[in-house]
Amino acid sequence: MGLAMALVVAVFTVVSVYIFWARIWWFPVDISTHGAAIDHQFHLTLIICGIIFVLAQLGLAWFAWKYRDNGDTRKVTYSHGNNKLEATWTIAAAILFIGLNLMGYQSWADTHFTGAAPGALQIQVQGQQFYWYFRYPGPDGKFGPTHVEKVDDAIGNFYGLDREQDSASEDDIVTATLAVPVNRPIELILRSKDVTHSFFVRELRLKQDTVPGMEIPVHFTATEEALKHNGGRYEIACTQLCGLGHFRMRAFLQVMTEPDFEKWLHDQAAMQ
Ligand SMILES: [Cu+2]
Repeated sequence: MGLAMALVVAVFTVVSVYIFWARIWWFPVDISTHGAAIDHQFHLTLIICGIIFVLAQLGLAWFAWKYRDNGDTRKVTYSHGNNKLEATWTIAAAILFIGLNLMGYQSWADTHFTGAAPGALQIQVQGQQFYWYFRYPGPDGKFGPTHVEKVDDAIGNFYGLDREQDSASEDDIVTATLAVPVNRPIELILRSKDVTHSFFVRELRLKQDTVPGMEIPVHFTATEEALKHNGGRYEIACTQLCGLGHFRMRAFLQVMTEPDFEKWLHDQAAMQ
């Protein structure tokens, strides 16, 4: 039985390592300028945790085999633990986790805490049950104010704009697709109309909750790589369970060349 247990643990370990090593179910392509740093951090964490995992599993297999039932009739003795050992591995684990956090902090802060580059294209992203809507400021570069009482999905006023009274709202462009030009810094301002949602584009390596009552900025720049796959089209998923229709809350990011983007924006403006 001890041998069988040891074998099961060993096989389990080898198969698990193989799945990661052979990159079965691996990351999708990275289309952002900050993605490489995030992937690097992930690899580092994976390698360190992988080594610990293999050592721990092989240790477990070895003990299962070494202390198997071999007919020894001696009475068992019980250990009450070893404080020194416990303190050692607790401190080691703490150093490891805090260290990895400090190392990863910069790549996370780059998109969340440091402001977007000057001249970044600002786009508002609104999560609502169960859609995403995007707002571009139009030629004046200003988002018009929103009015809660004006919000009316039936007439397509998802943001509650008053285009007649507010001059800054007149040229605002609201769309159901998030189109962005390649190689240009983009600042997203995330907001929610109702509950907490989460904006996630795997290929951008970007994920951020949208929280009612808050405007949360994140920024990224899509690289040329984005145009080489899927026609530049990538899924935006909501990753917070936000209600019964959560599963269908998706939209698409469309990365375009600058001229294509200008044309697209112009067409969208004509449809407002
Ligand atoms: Cu949602």
